[in-house]
Amino acid sequence: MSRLIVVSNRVALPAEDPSGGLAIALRAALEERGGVWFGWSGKGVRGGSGALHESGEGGIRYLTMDLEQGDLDEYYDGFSNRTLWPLLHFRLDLVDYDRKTRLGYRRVNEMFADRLAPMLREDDVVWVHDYHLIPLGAMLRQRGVRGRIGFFLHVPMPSADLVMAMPEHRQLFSTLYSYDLIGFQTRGDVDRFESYVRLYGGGRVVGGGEIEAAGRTLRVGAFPISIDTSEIERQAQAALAKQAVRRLRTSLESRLLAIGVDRLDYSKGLPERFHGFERYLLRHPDQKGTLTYLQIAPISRGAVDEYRQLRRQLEQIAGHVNGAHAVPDWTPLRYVNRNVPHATLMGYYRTARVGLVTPLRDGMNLVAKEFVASQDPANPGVLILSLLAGAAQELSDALLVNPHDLDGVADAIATAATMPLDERRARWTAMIEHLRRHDIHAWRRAYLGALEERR
Ligand code: ADQ
Repeated sequence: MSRLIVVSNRVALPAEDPSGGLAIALRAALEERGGVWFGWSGKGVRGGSGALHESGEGGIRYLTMDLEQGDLDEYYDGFSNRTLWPLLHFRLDLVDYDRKTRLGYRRVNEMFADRLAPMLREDDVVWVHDYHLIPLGAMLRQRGVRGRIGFFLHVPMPSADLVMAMPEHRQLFSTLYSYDLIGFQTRGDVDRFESYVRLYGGGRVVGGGEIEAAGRTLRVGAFPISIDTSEIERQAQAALAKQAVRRLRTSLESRLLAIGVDRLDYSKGLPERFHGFERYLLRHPDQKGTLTYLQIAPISRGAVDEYRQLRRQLEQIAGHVNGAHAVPDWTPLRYVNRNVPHATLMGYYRTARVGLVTPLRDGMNLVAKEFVASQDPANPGVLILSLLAGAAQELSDALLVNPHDLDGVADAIATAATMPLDERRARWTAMIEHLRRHDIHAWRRAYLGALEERR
């Protein structure tokens, strides 16, 4: 079997408890097959980028590269997170385009290519991940790499007219034509990419998942990412013995729990969700005091202004909701800004009657899938899921909502909190059966199978 080289911005080293969807999924994917995982070390250093660190555990060899703070400011906080992230989440209003950060992004991608190219063997399979590294494949080709290189976009592909509004969009997005396979989360993302290729990308959509552009033929396809379903089912049950989970259960007294777990990010629709929860308290006064909402939202990208503003806004809304609706022995909204060990989180999900996953846009959303896999088969909770998350394409037995419709979200919470056991079981069974068949291993096999077919 050829060697697998995974490249992503962040690498989750064995000692770390990863809290981002990409890191969790890639670790699970590499654990089964083995291979090399290459990316940024997670450290901003002084005195120059480029130092490499190597370690290994199980079948995975970790290779990480230090980046200087100035490079990180431009490549990571700048172009990746202030230009591409909002663009790819349909938020043209938040896109901050700057030629300097664009150059920094290019420069860091060149460094990745300079370090990686000499290490590659001819029959290696290289799998590049996400929007931080779009041009990497083209840069590897420039350095003589001729083997299979695939790319997977974890976030949404926006509509062609949004992409074309970014200066120099074609220079960036046409570098994707150097890959052999471009994977997206959903069919909708593939369709939007194909329409970009046709309208503004200078390529030709042949059909059947083939594109001709820049003198090459490449494949595109939908490969919905997933979770390690059986492992999470096991973890969630075992987590009930954990002290943190027992304490949460006791603290609820006999109330139901609704849970939300998201990185603190504007794509996750948290202000709307808080308002939706308040709307639930107002529209369903008979249920007031029967359900407590716990929102776990660790701070992410704290150096970026929009994220700081969002944090302030959420503190304000949470304060308002509790000020208006709390009584001496009940706080309706518990808002926590910390990371929780992954296994404990699965126990929290299992404790909850309602899972609230209402992003305004999300490539997939693994929390939705984890919530389903964590439930007690005898007494499962109900997932409320945004139509605008990729996961809604698969989890159609959730209560699907439009996150902008606060009354709709409010009523879905009320419906979930009072749903009879038979209906909860029927909805959950359909979803867990899907997730058992379509787990993270099936995802990796489907993608790599398609990439390895390329020559
Ligand atoms: P993310 O935007 O990070 O991922 P998501 O898919 O929901 O979003 O994954 C978050 C992961 O982090 C989950 O596994 C969750 O359990 C974990 N997590 C979140 N908060 C945590 C906390 N406080 N403590 C511990 N763990 C926490 C990106 C895309 C998604 C896509 C994934 C994978 O934005 O759309 O699903 O990549 O492709």
